[in-house]
Amino acid sequence: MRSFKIVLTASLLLAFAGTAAAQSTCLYFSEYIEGTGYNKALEIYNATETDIDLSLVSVELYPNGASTPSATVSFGGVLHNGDVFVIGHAMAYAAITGQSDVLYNGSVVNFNGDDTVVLKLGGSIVDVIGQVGLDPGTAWGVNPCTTLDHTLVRAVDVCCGDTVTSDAFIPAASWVCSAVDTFGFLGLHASNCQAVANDDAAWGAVKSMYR
Ligand SMILES: [Ca+2]
Ligand SMILES: [Ca+2]
Ligand SMILES: [Ca+2]
Repeated sequence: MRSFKIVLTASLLLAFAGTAAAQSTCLYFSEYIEGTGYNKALEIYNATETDIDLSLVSVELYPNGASTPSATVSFGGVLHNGDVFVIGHAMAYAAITGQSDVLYNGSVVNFNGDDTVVLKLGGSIVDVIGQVGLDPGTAWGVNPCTTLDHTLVRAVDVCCGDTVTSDAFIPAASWVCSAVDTFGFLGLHASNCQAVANDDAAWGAVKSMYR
């Protein structure tokens, strides 16, 4: 979320809105890293087309089939439209900690494959990784796309999260899995969902005009 603030003219905004693909008004998890050691992270993507007060956002961890969370966190500041907010483990590699907006030594990033993470906005569930109340054994999914020893990036055509916490979770259905300790996708997200393009990626050229 460490973004460079710019002011766009109305005509420029309209030009970009005109290139819109699908449209989204959602906040959802865009990345999940469960790597070696403490290499764990969550990335939240703001595709709501408006800036979000992070005090309205919370994340909960439901470990090992639990029906109640073992940890709940909320945040401060503003997450701009198209930007991501990264929650990293404090003992992770620098590739994670350097991209993180907040670090925890455990808490909601204390998952190891068989746990469930829930994202809420204004107290309402807007996304879930896993299934609340069920222990999958070692991980959700089947190799090569599971929540253990993989990096999961939300598919570009996913425009909203999974708001049903009680049904089966199949990572390959809406995530793209990469090998253990893949860190290169952390800190930005590309999607086809926003009328306004991704703040960090697609807007790079526009930003450069103002530098
Ligand atoms: Ca666990
Ligand atoms: Ca679900
Ligand atoms: Ca990402």
